[in-house]
Amino acid sequence: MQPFHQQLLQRSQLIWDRILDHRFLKMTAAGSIPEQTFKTWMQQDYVFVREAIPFVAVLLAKAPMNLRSNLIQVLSGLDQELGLFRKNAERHGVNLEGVEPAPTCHAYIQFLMTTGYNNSFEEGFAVLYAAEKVYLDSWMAVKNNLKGKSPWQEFIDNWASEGFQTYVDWLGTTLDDLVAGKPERDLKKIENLFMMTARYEFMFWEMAAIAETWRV
Ligand code: MP5
Repeated sequence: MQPFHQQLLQRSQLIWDRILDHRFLKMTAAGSIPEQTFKTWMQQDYVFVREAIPFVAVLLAKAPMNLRSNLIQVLSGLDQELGLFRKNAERHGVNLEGVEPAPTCHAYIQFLMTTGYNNSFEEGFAVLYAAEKVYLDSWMAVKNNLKGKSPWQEFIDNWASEGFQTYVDWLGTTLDDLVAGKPERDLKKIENLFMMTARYEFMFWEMAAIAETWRV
């Protein structure tokens, strides 16, 4: 039988296709993305990564002992990633302090925290896997279609790297281990959360592309 993480990817194929087809990624690859659009993403993703730290910390608190070291490494990676954002923000004149999360970013962060606190470890872990897998595939798509060197190269290289690929593969196979022997009802819940995460990921590119605001 197909591993569970493969089943999830297969069932979410339509959402995935829409994500990888998103104009934010296509324009980034083509070098035609308006500077302000990319900067909007940078500001919002800085907030997202910053708030992903407490989410992963909650997962760590619920994690089986054998996964603690791995999750500590994830936390450390997130912390380092904030440095990548700060460095590039300075280089490109982007303000990262006091950024208000746009509606989609806000909702996505709330979703992470709610899932972390209120759902099982496996369910939270599946959300982490979905979010990371989308970033791997998205930035790989940018890298593979890149025309020349990008002003945003460091972001592309960050997520379209071998190291990140290895990490995401590990998340997938670890999820398979975690769900082994679980009843169908539990698997369905995990699948729903995985799908929801993929939808938020689509919305996140959209949020940046339209410079989404609260409107009131
Ligand atoms: C990630 C991210 C990847 N930075 N932003 C969104 C909206 N989704 C996923 O997470 P990480 O922790 O930066 O690898």
